[in-house]
Amino acid sequence: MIPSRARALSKLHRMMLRIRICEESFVEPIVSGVIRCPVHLYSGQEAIAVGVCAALSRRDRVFGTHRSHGHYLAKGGSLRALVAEVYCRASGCSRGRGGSMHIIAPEQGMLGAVPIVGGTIALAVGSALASRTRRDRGVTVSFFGDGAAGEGVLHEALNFAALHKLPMIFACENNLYSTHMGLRECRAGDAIWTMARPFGVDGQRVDGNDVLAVHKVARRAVAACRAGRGPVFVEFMTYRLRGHVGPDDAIQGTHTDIRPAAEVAKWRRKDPIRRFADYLVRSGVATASDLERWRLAAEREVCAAHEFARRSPLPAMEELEDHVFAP
Ligand SMILES: Cc1ncc(C[n+]2csc(CCOP(=O)(O)OP(=O)(O)O)c2C)c(N)n1
Ligand SMILES: [Mg+2]
Repeated sequence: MIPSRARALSKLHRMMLRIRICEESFVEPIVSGVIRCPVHLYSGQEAIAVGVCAALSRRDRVFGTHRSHGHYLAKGGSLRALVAEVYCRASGCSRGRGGSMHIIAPEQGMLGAVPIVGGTIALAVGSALASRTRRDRGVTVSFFGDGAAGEGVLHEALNFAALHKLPMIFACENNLYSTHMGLRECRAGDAIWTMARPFGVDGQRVDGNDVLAVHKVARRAVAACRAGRGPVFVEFMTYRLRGHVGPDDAIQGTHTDIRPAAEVAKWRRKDPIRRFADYLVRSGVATASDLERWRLAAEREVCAAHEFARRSPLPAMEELEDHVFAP
């Protein structure tokens, strides 16, 4: 294998691993009550953020959801600033005022995540319109869940983006559940990607747990957008390995995890990181000791970020009203 391809593949793996290790590191402080904001873990869905963002350049923009640590990290956001934000510390990427669901790294093109389901889809349309108007060749990705596909704003956004041929990728992460409701209980028809059809938008469904398949479709979508053939709609099939919010649904006290054990077990076998690690070893890109070295490096980085966050102060009360309005 040519060295540059091997490097690119190992980079995909290391970023997925970094996200997983970061996500899993939140479990203990959530359970012990040290982290107090609601945290929606991205474990299991890493291949989507990583495969898509690896097809983007820094000037391209992404918008996320309530479950966006992975989008933020894959787009180049600082891991230290993310962890500090989840601890609601002044050193966090939103100065400790937002917590896990309000993360942003504008310098890297991660323009924000918000808890309102479907709330960033229209913002992404605006960003894509700005790129068109400025002719900056930028592409905007809107990440949203299967639940968000039930919000009316998606239809409006598709219409506007299609009408103006905006350089935008609608990236739907279908993890089969919207909180504790299975997709089939709340949707007539489960092929979300077909929503693009009536608007004449190119749409397709892809295995979201296969980082190479994700990356391939994302590269094609980005090229189409840059060539003025946008927008593009992709439905990525995936599954979360943790609860809707927090480590597992039962711990929240108000819900039990209604996902069938056999379904969870089936998707555990499709873990995107394990799958890709096996592929890397099989194809001679990495050895078992490389994988171990990368894991230890990510663990060290995450550990240091928690220490940094715990040492950082909470936002000062006197600054409560700062940053509410633009100066
Ligand atoms: C407009 C709105 N409606 C309802 C909620 C409550 N809520 C929070 S997350 C969520 C589920 C979203 O499901 P999906 O879009 O599939 O994302 P996932 O949690 O599966 O990643 C809901 C209904 C909300 N935050 N905003
Ligand atoms: Mg969902």
